[in-house]
Amino acid sequence: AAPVVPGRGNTAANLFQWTWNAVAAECTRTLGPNGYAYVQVSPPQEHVPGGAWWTSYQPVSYRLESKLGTRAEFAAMVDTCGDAGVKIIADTVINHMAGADSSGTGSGGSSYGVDSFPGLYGRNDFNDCRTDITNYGDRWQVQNCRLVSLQDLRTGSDYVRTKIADYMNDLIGLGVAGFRIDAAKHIPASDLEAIKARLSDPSVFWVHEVIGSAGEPIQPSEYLGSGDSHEFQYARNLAGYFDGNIAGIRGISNGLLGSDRAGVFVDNHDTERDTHGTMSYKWGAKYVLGNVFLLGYDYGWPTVYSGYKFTDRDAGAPMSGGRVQDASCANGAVWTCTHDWTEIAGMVGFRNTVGSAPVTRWWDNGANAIAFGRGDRGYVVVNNQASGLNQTFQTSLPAGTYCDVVASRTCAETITVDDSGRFSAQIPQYGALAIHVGARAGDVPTDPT
Ligand code: LM2
Ligand code: CA
Repeated sequence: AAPVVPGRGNTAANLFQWTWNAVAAECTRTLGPNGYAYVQVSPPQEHVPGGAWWTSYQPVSYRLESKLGTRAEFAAMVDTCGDAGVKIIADTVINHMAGADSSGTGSGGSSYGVDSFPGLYGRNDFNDCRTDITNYGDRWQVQNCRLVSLQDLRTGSDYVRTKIADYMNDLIGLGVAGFRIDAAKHIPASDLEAIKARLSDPSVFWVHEVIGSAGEPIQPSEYLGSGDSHEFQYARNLAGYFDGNIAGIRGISNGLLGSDRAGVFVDNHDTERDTHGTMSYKWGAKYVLGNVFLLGYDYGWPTVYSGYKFTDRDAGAPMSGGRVQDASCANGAVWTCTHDWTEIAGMVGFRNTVGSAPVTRWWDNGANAIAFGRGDRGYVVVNNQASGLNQTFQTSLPAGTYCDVVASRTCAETITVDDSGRFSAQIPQYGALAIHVGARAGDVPTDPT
């Protein structure tokens, strides 16, 4: 897991395709105040031109000049977020460069083409296989051939390793605290270990994007020598439970990576648009419940995904003059702003308060409603039913009047826990409730009006 920041935990938000200026503003406005410890940003390197979101995943050079902002803006974002208590995780694309199907001028003015990244890489820096990956059952092919025509870097070579390490060291120098390693499955684990050893801080946090799939030779567990791995199966399982019934959701991590090594999410930028079997914002109320569970339960290191609305799979965020327009939660027609939804913000605070307290006092109705405590620190109820839930719950909480942090930010709804640790509540259909010792009536300002 990403290192815990004292008093703040380690929850991350992934602000997909947000510009550096917009991320900076959001750190101050919501991410810091909501209690996030990290924000994952889209790839910052120079990339191919065009209006699709995925130009971010076709590097042209490691200059920090992109549709999301300039080097100076990136540096300013790191500082502003740092002042708000939020550290940066950069998405780094190091398996490949631009596709072999295009050439031209990148977002920072560098020219590029097949075998041609002047001053950086030439023909000898790419693997000899020059065809596309077709068989995911073939380890060699997956790691040495081209992923959707993307020119595959010779990560076994000293020179390429040095260039990648230089890029990551540049980001570390600007204050970046961690990295998502894009397409890690397509890079031999030993190459990644060798690259990491060259960093100015070889213990910097890494999370590998390894899309684990049953029956494939390359699995997420193979990458734990250089960091954590994302556990895509968790996201698929989560969707399966919420689509059906959640009574058995305690088994969600059976057979998966150990909790301390698993990066987890409800969805990410790939799974929300392709056929990965996860939820997305399009699931509505169940998506909120999935996020409540992600943050309330004690498995894995969670990232809350926040992107933009789309119908066309390839469509990028609105651009003007080669730049993505600054995201804003005021523009709800475009940006989902998941990271600032009341329920999710409340659960980030919940997670920060319960810390490592174990799951206790499990309750379920054998169907589609569950509840559990986090020791004597907090208690959550998730109702995935099309009808309201009227129930008395046994907690390990001290008696008192608590704020339902899912219902509001202002303690508009309170829950009274009696001397024996019990409370009764009515939870709406597809609704949730969460209380914790960090938010009791009187602690939280009520509506200022
Ligand atoms: C990833 N992880 O392993 C990213 O999370 C994922 O979003 C990336 O794919 C992929 N790996 C490469 O970094 C995306 C997108 C693809 C897109 C690529 C490259 O999902 O559709 O491919 O980025 O931009 C596009 C075209 C594809 C074309 C390719 C090269 O869709 O048809 O291949 O560009 O021009 C001929
Ligand atoms: Ca490769």
